Amino acid sequence: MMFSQDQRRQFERDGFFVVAGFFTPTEVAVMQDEIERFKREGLLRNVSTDGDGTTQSSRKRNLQLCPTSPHSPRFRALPFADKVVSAVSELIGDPALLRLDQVFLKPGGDGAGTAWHQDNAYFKVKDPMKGVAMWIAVHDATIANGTMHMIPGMQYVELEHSRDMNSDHHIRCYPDESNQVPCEIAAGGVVFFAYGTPHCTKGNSTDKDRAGLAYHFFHADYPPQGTASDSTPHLTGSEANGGTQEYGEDQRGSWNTFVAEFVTDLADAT
Ligand SMILES: O=C(O)CCC(=O)C(=O)O
Repeated sequence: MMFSQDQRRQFERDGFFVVAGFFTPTEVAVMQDEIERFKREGLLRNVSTDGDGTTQSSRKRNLQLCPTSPHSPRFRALPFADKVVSAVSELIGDPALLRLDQVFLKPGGDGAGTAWHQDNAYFKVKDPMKGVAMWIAVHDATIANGTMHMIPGMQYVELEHSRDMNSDHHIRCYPDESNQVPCEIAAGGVVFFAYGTPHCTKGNSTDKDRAGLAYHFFHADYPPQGTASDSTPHLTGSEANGGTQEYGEDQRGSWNTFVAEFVTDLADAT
């Protein structure tokens, strides 16, 4: 077992738990390097709007790339890393599939948060504990830079969602925020949370960028509504083939290779 009994109990009870240091500092460096490339190449899009749901904001930025996998061999490979596969399998059971991968970057100064929502308002799986998200803190995530906030124990409560008029495509809900929990985590830490758990991020009031890399997984018996089967690789179970069918090559082991190559390149450059 990868997680302690306490962690599994917290997941069942609260709908989320935090794992410090799930990724090593070297893995974090690879992620940060990739995000810097996204910035250089203009791959991140500002989804913040000025209150009308359509006009891109020039005052605040919530930068997103969704999905990342077509643009990033590294982020395509990451969910097939052994520890990720084991974690997901332990939380939702087998067969487990990957639904989505995306990056949210809140730039220093004008970085805007992502409003309260339950992922299941998008995915609509029959049991909100049979879908799990892994949100990776790519930079240290603090209250000041608007880290992930969660509301415990609400994962089975279906909240009403409407369009978030401060975003060009997101939806949002308005939960009772009185017992919200800010998840302050050093880079490389992860929040695992159920599709039903209400969560949000807040604005970044620091002068440094903060990014989160999010993956969404589900159990085969609980498919998200409208999911095309050719875009959801099996991570575990008899049909698991490392995303060969979806991505044209087996991703298993590739994340570790990318990390090793990064270390070698860094050593060569110094
Ligand atoms: O990082 C963020 O701003 C929000 C992430 C999120 O809401 C999610 O992964 O569902």
